Amino acid sequence: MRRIYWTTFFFVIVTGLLIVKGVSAEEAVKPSTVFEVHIPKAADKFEPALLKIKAGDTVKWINDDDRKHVIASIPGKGTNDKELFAPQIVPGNSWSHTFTKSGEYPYFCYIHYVMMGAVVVEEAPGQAK
Ligand SMILES: [Cu+2]
Repeated sequence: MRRIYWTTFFFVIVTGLLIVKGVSAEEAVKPSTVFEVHIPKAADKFEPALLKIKAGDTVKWINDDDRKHVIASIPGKGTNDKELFAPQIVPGNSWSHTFTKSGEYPYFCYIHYVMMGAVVVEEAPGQAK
């Protein structure tokens, strides 16, 4: 009876360790960081307006204002002017985008076009050119 108990206990511990190891190995292959850009209340700006990230990272725009805002690439500017096009972000909501290619991505809010920002995406370490 005692022997079965210990065998089961040992099996559970080993299985648990393997699961934990598997999860961390997966994270090491795909490192992705989420960066937040806030839209402060009645300020007509993005914070930070200029953000530097690595390819594979995600930017999350958070609307702290009480008006709707839209994130869109500036036509004719940057690496890809079709990269960003968010639906209207209502107050309290957010919108996220993952950048897979290095480059410069200027954007604006096309409802309040004085609001401008840019994301500079650098190549991730070990990424093929
Ligand atoms: Cu706006």
